[in-house]
Amino acid sequence: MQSRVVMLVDLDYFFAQCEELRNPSLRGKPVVIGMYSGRTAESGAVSTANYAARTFGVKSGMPLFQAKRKLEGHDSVFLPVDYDYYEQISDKLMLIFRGYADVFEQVGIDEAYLDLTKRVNGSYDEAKAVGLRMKTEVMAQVGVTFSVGIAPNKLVAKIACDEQKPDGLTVIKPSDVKPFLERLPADRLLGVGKKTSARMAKLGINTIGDLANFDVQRLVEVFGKTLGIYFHNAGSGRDETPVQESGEAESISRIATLKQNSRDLAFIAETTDVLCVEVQTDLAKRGLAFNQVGIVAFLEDLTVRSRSTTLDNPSESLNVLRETVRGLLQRLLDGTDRNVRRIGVKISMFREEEKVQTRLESYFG
Ligand code: TTP
Ligand code: MG
Repeated sequence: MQSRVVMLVDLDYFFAQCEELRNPSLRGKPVVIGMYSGRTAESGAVSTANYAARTFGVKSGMPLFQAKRKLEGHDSVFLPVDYDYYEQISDKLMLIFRGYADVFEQVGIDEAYLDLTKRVNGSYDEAKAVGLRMKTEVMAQVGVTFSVGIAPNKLVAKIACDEQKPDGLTVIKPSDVKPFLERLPADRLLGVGKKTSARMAKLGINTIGDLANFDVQRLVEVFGKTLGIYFHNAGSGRDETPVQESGEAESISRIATLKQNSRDLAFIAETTDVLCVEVQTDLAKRGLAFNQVGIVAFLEDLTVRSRSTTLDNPSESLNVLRETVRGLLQRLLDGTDRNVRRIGVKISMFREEEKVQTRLESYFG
């Protein structure tokens, strides 16, 4: 049987890279994105940091005060998470990535698996060429970098992707899986955290190779049946999990700042009409329909309001979208006496039969 060709794409230092994109003068400086808890000005944790900040030892999850201390005396920048903005960039990127896949599975805001088997006719060299083309297109269209892992399954593609970052591309052909994994520490496997790797070390398991050679019965005794068998298979780089479209409603959104703050429906609708065209163009490229429409408004006092509605029947029509958005806008304006500063439009879609079809194709080729 032909090996699958599975690609993982993972955007580099994603939240911080989005901030660099919005403000190129940040480039070269250590940039830290913080989740501020709000209790004191300094309390909270690091969401992510760019690679310049990482050289000082700043890491995701670290308390912000600790990151501040590490960067003391350096010209660094700390910014709060702006999830809506990162999601907009992510939506654009995922749309591009999707175009390269037979089957596409987004995992979180900055990662996606692509099954390329058919598209590249099983060729790893062709898959590498596809990865390089994707990098060129994404740089030209959006201006960000990402890392790529290509392997016969999701498990190995993930480890391959982590191998070279940022802007990496690592290809592990079926015949290279064993020598590639053998030398890596066991905690590079998904599901092997600090505790598990300590228990493994006691059993003499340090590398993935040690795990592959370890008696499977013993693994089951120590870790239980499910995990024991998973570790045994993972150690040998075996993973049959298909790449599959996630069942959640997917969404496309766009946001824009008004030319001037306003609460005039007709004036704001000039902007939302443009956003509707952009969103609907993305939708049409994917051949999908929308059944939920939402708007979000950032008001002049920096508070945020949103309104959304679900349609009785899915639609592909730009007119329906524009009119629905105008209706929501009216409702939103009725609920406040403030001016709007920024306005966003978001549609969600779900087309059950298409998803089911893709899934069947991925199972039965
Ligand atoms: P990751 O892909 O794990 O990290 P990253 O994209 O910042 O860096 P890398 O170059 O190593 O891929 O996570 C994606 C985003 O998720 C990240 O930009 C911020 C967010 N995140 C958190 O908010 N908290 C966390 O602990 C982690 C790991 C990520
Ligand atoms: Mg990432």
